[in-house]
Amino acid sequence: MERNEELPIPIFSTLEPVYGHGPQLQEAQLRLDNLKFKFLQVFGHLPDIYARSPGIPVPHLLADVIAWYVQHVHNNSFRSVILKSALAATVYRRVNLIGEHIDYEGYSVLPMAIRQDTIVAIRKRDASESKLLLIANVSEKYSLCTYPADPDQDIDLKNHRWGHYFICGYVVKVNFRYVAFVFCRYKGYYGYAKSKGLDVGVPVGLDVMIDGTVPTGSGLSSSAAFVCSSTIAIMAAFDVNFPKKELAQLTCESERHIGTQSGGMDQAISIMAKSGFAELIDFNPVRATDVPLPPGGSFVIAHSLAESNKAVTAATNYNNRVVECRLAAIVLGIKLGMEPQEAISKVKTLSDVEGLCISFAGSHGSSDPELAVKELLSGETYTAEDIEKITKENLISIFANSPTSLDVLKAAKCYKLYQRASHVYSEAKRVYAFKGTVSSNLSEEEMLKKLGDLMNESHYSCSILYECSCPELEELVKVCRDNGALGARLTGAGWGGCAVALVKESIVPQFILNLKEQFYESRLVKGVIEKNDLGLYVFASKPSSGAAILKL
Ligand code: NG1
Ligand code: MG
Repeated sequence: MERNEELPIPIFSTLEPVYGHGPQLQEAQLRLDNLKFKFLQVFGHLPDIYARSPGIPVPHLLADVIAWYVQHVHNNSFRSVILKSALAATVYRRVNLIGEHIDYEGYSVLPMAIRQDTIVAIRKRDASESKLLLIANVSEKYSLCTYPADPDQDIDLKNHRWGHYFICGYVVKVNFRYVAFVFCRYKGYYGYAKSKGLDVGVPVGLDVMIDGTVPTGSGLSSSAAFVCSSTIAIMAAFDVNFPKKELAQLTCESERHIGTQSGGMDQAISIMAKSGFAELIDFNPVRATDVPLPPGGSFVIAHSLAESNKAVTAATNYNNRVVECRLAAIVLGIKLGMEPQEAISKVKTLSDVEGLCISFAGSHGSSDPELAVKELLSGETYTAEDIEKITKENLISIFANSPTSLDVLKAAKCYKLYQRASHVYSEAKRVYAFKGTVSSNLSEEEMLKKLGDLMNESHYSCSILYECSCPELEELVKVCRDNGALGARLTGAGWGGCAVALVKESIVPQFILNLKEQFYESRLVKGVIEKNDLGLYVFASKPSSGAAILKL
């Protein structure tokens, strides 16, 4: 049987294969009707095709919005509007069950897609029509964006005149990112199609309309869902379809244009998810293996209400960890016998040096990189000079080709190599332990307990060794455990955002009520969120399906 990731994106002519039967189908039908109607209204034609991808958050967009807001707006009533929409927009995400901050180190992760998705409707313009990319949003809050249909042209922010009113500024930022995303994908499509020897011809214009299931008032879609569905829509409009693994790779590279040195988890799960399964995602090359979850357990996703401004803080948070891991890997490589120059040129990730750890055998006899870390790296922090003594080359020249890494070096005072590497190697093991547990013949009770323990260990490692938690996430994880969660952990990049808890199916409603009372209630009082919106911040989710093309 052909593997899921070798197949092209499925094309459906009805909604049932994606949305099943129940109320979800009706909801999807209404959304599609509305999308079609708006498309016709704005563009005067019906779309050719629709593409959808499950939803993931948009830290980049939010970070921009918030950064802009902080700089420009001091009016309190706007403040609550913006904070509310910003927070609401990150509620919907793919949820990573285990395997945090290891995708960019080449290790497998175990996420599942959730129900909320983004749909992109698209129509290729005729050659006689003007060569424009027109990008609209179902939500009237987002005005139409126009861009020349020239894949070689750079995005020029200055030529956009968007008005002066604050909300316009807000929309600009958001829509500009939308445009940038679509534009990158459009470019990506041309580059990719050319590399495949396809005749891409002269670029034509596109009419595009976006609909994301995000709370009204935010209008934001999510980054990977948006990137994936627009790439797929563009390809489908040009009547081509590539294997999922290639799309996952392409969309991951495209998203890196935005400035975080992301691994490929979000795009891979967005494209490869299968209803009813979590997926074990391997990288280089991207592969997905279905992981059935025990029916007696449910995953509850809860927002900590702390916002992580990933784009703004990349140099000290996300990209900083990517750089620390690379340095840890190079130093380990050298300590394990590589010549410094060789290590610098060949070692990109911690997984690259795992094979050198053969002399460090664990209890099962196989090589154990965690032992090598204990033995060879210092638990004290390293200064740049400490590391340069080992690498015999200065850090600036090691990272000369990566501007975002150079930003990290500028911001960093010291580096924690032992802690970061210990997290990565132990977390990579926990992913396999998790997968092994669900396919073991343990009783369901024992299985759920074991999965919960692994999630708790993962959280501890993220919090103590990787230091990507925050006080709100710590409090939320504790509230989850105090209320009967078998395990609870931060999920995604951390420094804010969501936690995921494994809860026995039978107690889910009571568990959610308790969380509302013990974590969210006091925040309602402070006016951060509103009672009616609580369901957007805390909910249970079953694994949903991945990207699809809808030719209705
Ligand atoms: P989120 O939570 O979406 O910011 C990020 C990365 C992932 C992965 C996780 C940490 C992006 C788009 N995604 O996820 O690739 O590294 O952090 O496990 O940057
Ligand atoms: Mg994301």
